[in-house]
Amino acid sequence: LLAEVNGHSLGTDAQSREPLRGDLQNFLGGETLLHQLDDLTKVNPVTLETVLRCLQARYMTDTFYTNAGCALVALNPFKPVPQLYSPELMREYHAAPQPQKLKPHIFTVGEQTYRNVKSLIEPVNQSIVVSGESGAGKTWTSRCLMKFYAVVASSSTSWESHQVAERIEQRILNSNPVMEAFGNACTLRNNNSSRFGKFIQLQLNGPRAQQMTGAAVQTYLLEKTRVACQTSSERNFHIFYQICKGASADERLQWHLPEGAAFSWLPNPEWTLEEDCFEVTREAMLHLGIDTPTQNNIFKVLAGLLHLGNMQFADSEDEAQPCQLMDCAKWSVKTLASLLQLPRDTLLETLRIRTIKAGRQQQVFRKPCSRAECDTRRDCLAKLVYARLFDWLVSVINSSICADPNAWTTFIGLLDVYGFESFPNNSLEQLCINYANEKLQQHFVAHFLRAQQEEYAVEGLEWSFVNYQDNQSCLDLIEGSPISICSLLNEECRLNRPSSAAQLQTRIESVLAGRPCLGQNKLSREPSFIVVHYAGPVCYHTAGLVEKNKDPVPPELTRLLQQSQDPLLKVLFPTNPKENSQEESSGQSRAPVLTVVSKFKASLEQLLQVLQSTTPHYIRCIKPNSHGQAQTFIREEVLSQLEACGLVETIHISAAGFPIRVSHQNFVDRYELLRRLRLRASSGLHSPSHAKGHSKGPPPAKEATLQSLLQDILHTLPILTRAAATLGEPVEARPAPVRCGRT
Ligand code: AOV
Ligand code: MG
Repeated sequence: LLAEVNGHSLGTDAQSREPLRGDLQNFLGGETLLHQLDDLTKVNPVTLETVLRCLQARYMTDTFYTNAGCALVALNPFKPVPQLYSPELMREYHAAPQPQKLKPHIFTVGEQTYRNVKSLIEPVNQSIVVSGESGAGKTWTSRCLMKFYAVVASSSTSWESHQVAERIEQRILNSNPVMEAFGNACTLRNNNSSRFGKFIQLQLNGPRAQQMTGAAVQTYLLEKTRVACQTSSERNFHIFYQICKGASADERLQWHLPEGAAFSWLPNPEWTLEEDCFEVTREAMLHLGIDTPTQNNIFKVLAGLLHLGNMQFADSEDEAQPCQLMDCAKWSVKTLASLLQLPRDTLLETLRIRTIKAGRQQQVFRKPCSRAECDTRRDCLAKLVYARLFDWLVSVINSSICADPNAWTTFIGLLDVYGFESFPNNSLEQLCINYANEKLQQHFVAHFLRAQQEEYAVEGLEWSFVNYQDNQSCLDLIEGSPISICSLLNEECRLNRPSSAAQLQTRIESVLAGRPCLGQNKLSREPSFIVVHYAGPVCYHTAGLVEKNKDPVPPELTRLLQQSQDPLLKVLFPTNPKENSQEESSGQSRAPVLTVVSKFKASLEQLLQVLQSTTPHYIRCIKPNSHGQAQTFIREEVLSQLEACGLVETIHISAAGFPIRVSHQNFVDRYELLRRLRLRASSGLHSPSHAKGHSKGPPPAKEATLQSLLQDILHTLPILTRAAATLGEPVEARPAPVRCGRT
C-alpha cells in the first residue's frame, strides 16, 4: 500500500512529505492522500469501504473522474465546472502523446476511441456506454463527449474542408437541444430526465478517419404517456413549457396561448428551469434545416395538444347518448379544431363514439363511449400525434446530419439511455427502462468480467476467480422464454380478455413463483409485484400494464388525423390505404399484435448486436446525492450505486488482470516485418558465397542479396512508418476471446 502511495508523487505539501508509516487504518485516516489516487485499482485493499472513501475524498476536492480499471467513474459535480470542459483542455488531451497519463477524464476515453478508429493496424468501431441511475450525468457526459469529438475532429480537418466540417459538427451538436426539448422532462429524480434512449453513431471518414463526416441517431421507446399524464410533482416534455413561456405576443395569438392560461397537461408551469429556453431550441432547429414556417407549424400543433388536454367530458345520463363536453371545454374543442385544422364535428364524434365492425358482412355499429373511454381516446390521440412528431423530428435530424454511406468508414457510438428508475408508482415505462439497464449491465458483465475470467481459464493462466453479480436470473424473469413477465403480459394482450390488475398480479405470482428475483409487496394496497434488479428492488403496479402493453390505436383516430388540412399533420398521417388496413386489423381483429415490450425487446437486441460489433468503453456515472446538491456526498446512496454496478469486482479483475493484450494475428501483423528484415539481413551477411570467399571484388551473390534487401527495405518502408506511427497506440482488448499473454 505504502509503495503504491509513494509511487504516486504525492505533492509537496508538508503533510504529504512526512514519512508514510502505519497501517491501512492510518492511511485511510489521511483522506488528504486518498484523493490523489486516480485509479481505484491502486486502492489497497479494494473493498467497498476503501473505494467509497477514495471517491469521497476526491469528490470533496473537486476531483470528479477516477479510473476503475477498464471503466471510468464519473461523479456528478452538480455545479458548473467550466474549466473541466474547456476546448483548451480537450485539445490538451487530444495532443497528449499518452492521454491515459493525464488526469482521468471523459476526454481520455474520448481520445482513446478516436485513436482506435484511426488505427492503421486495425481500425475497429468503438462504442462508449454511459450508464448510471437517473440524474447521474449520462446525458451531460455524452453531450460533452460529442463536443470533444467536434473540437478534435475539426482540428484534424484540412483547411479546405474546415468550413464544411464545422457545419456538420455544429449540426450534430445542434441535435442535442432539439432532442432534449422534445424528449426530456423534469421528473422526481432529474430536472432534465431523458424520456427516450439514444444511440448516436458519429461517423468518421478514412483513410486515417480523422474527420467527422456525419452522424446517425437511433432512438428507443419514447415515454409518450407523459404527454397526457404527468404526476403532480413532475412536468410534461420541456417543449410545452418553452412555447408557453417563450412565444412572442403574435405567436400567442396565433397559437391561442393567452398569458396565464391554465392547461391540465402543463403541471407546475411556475417552475423555472434552465431547460426552458425556447430560443435555444428554435436556433438549433434552424441549423438543422427546420425553417421558421415549419417550426411554427410544429408549435401550433403542440399548442393544439395542450388544448386537447383541456377537453373534459361529463358522464352521460343516457348510455345511448354520447358524453357531453364540460362547459369549460367548449372553447378548447373549437380552438383545437382550428389549430389542428380538423373538422370540429368529426373530432367530437371520433372522441365520443366508437365504431365496431361485426358479423359476416362486417356491418358497422356505432357505440357511444363512456366518460372513461372518451378520456382514453383523447389521451391516445395526443400520444399518437406526439410520438409521430418525435419520430419525424428524428428522421429530419438524421437526414440533416447523416453522411453519405461512401463518406464514412468507421464510427464511434455513444449510448445514453434513461437511467435505472424507481418511483413510488412504477408502470410499464419503468419496467422497460429498468429492463434496458439490466441488458446493458449484462453486456458489461458479459463483455468484461465474464469474458476476461473465461479467457484466463482458457489460456490456463493462474487466476483466483472473483464472484461477480450476474443478473441473468433477473433477465430471465423479465424476458426469458418460455415464461417471463414479458410473455405473461403479451399473453394477456393476445387473449384480449378483460383482465384486472389483481388478476395479473395473481398470474405473475403463481406462474413465476419461486423465481429468485421476484418478490411481493405485502404493504402495497395496489396490486403489484417486485422485481429485484441489479440496482435494487422495484415495485411495479399492475394496473394498466396490459393496456399500455397493447397500446391500441383506434383506427378512427388515425382516420381523423388524415382528414387534417394542416401541412405537418398531412406529413405525419399520410393517406395510405395499406397503413389503414394494418392499423384496423391491429385494433379489431385477433391477428397477432406487436406489443410494446415485444418491439422494445427487438430494438434492444439490435442495439446489443451493434454494441457487440464494437470495442466498448464504459463510463459509470454516479450520483453523489439525490438532491442535486454540490459538495454533498451521501455515503449510503453512493454505496448502493457502487454495489449495484459491481464496481469493486471490476476493480479487482482489472487490478489483477493483464493490462495489455494483443491477439496472435495482430502481433504477427505488427512485428512480422522485423523478423523478415532480420532473416534477410542475416542471410545477406552470412551468404555461403561470401563466407567461402570464392570471387574477387564484390561477390555477385552478396550484391544481389544486398540489392534485394534494399528493395525489401524500400518496399517495407511505408509499412514500417505506419507501424512506427502506431507503436505509441495502446493495444485494445478485443471483444472476442483471443490468445493473449503478458507483454
Ligand atoms: P442522466 O442523463 O444520467 O439522467 P443528466 O446527464 O441529465 O442525468 O444529469 C443530471 C443533472 O446533473 C444535469 O442536468 C446537470 O445539472 C448535472 N450534471 C451532470 N453532470 C454534470 C457535470 N459534469 N457538470 C456539472 N453538472 C452536471 V436520466 O436522463 O434522468 O437517466 O433518464
Ligand atoms: Mg439523460
